[in-house]
Parts: sequence; C-alpha cells; structure tokens
Amino acid sequence: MTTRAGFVALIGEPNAGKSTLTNQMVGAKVSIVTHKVQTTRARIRGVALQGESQIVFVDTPGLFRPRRRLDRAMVAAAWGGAADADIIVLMIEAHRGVTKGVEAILEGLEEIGKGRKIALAINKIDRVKSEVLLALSKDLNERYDFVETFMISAEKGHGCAHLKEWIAGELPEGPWLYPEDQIADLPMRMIAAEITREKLTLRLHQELPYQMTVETEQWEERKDGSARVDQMIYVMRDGHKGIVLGNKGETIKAVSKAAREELEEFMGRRIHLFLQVKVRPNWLEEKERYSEMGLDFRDGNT
Ligand SMILES: Nc1nc2c(ncn2[C@@H]2O[C@H](COP(=O)(O)OP(=O)(O)O)[C@@H](O)[C@H]2O)c(=O)[nH]1
Ligand SMILES: [Mg+2]
Repeated sequence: MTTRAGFVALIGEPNAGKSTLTNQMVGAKVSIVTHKVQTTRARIRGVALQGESQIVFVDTPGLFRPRRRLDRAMVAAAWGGAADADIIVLMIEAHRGVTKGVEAILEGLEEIGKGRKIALAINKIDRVKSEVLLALSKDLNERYDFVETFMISAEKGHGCAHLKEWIAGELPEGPWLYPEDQIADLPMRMIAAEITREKLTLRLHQELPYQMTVETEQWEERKDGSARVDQMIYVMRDGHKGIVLGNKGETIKAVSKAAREELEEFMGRRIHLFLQVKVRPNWLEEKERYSEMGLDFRDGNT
C-alpha cells in the first residue's frame, strides 16, 4: 500500500469555522473555538488519518483587514500557512455569502493559488436553504476556478467525511509526517495557554479578549503523575485586570476551573493550574509575546 501525507491549509474570514472543522476532522479538540472573531492567533496543526493518508490540517487565523501589529502578524501567518500547503480549502459562511472580505481573499488567492489545488467549502449549511447554497456555489465558482466544491457543516459534521476522503486522495504520495497516534503539533504549554484564553474569551465582553494574551510560564511534572502549570494573563489596563479577576475573584476562579477541567481531559491526568494577571500596557508591541504565540513579530511591521 502506498501512503500519502501532506498539509491542508484552512483559510477564510474570521468565524468561518476553520477551527471547528479542524477539530471535527481530527476528532478531538486541538484548536480553540468561540463565537468571537479572531480567536485563533497562530497556525495550529491538527493531524487526521484517512485510510493510508495522513492529513495535516493547518488551522489559520482569519483573513481580514489588519489594523494592529498583532492583526498583521496573524494575517501573515494565515497566508504563510496557505503558501506552504499542498491543498488549500477556502471556507465561506453560507449565510453571509460573498462579503467584501471574501472578495479580498479571492484576490489574494489569484497570487498564491497558481499551481495549487484550491477547494471551496461552503460551511454552516445548517443555517440556509438549499436554493441559497446552489446560487452561492455557482457565484463563487464563477469568480474563482476551484478544483472542487463541498457543502458542509463543520459543527454538525455534514459533508465532512466526503471532504476528508477527497483530501486523502489528493495528497502527494509519501511517508507519514507524524507518529500514528499524534493529533496535534503544538507544544503542550501552548495548548494549555490556548485553553485558558478560550475560557477567558467566552466570559469576557466586547474588546477585552483582543487585548489580552495568555502564556504558560512554568510546567512542573510531579512525582504523583500530575503537573503544576503556572500561567500569566497579560492585559493592557488596570481596569481590565479587575474585570478578569471579577468580583471577589469569581471570574478568574471560574475560568481557572473550566480551563483546568479541559486540560485534564485533554491530557488524561491531574493538573494544578495557577493563573495570575499582569498589567502590561504595551504587550502588543513586545517581541517575546509574539514568539510565545507562535507568530513572527516582524510580520507585524508596516
Ligand atoms: N451553525 C453553525 N455554526 C458553526 C458551524 N461551524 C462553526 N460554527 C460556529 O461558528 C463560530 C466560529 O467558529 P470557529 O471555528 O471559531 O471559526 P474560525 O474563526 O474560522 O476558526 C463558532 O461559534 C462555531 O460554533 C456550522 O457548521 N454551523
Ligand atoms: Mg479559529
């Protein structure tokens, strides 16, 4: 039997469902998901098997018009992920259709798409009627020459098996890139930081999630098989620190509990999680914060 292996970049506007699809394909949660835009900040690799193929899904930050240094670094990481992939899957939200943002992405694809297999995945089909889907598919295929079009619901799983089978057959022949049982390629300390950031994002309102970052500072293995994990939450203002802590510390307590539970489930062992909050007005301009996130600081240069 010949094996196949390769990289599949999932690109699209913020909230298209890239991380949801990554998790659906891997069959485990490797990338955080929220209803807010710009949740994914770096490239997250999730590994899935299909027959003799090993598919490495590259979940990318959303493509949008960047304003801040962090935005620019995120968008650069997303396009970089696409440029390095064997296959690109552009994800579109069925109910939003061809937005200005989608038009900009299609323009970008003209540049990097040459000689690459680019498929279209219309996601969230659970939200629209089939007539809408057919019209949208036709419109998009007139705008860009996709090799294949899929109608999926990343959340509910509709159409995902079909998409996975197609990808598996299109990947180049070659040995697998990861051990058979590996599902993610991201250091554990980073996965742990992402889990905490997800729980914070789900609890905090408005702009705050975009103005904070989480880092795992210490990871200490204990003799009893558990681990002690110390994380720092960086915020930009004193007021934000108060919000993250919450009344009598109840917000951070709830976040810590939810994050610990998910981390324990992911790792299958006990974790002692300790969170601290630090005000760091300028963290968005600090090089070290970017490398901790897996981003290139210089990509944020104007
Ligand atoms: N109704 C519906 N919602 C979805 C579907 N896929 C993803 N979502 C939701 O869309 C939001 C954004 O998903 P996420 O995967 O974080 O998008 P990303 O920014 O592209 O990574 C989340 O609230 C998901 O639960 C889907 O197939 N149907
Ligand atoms: Mg995402």
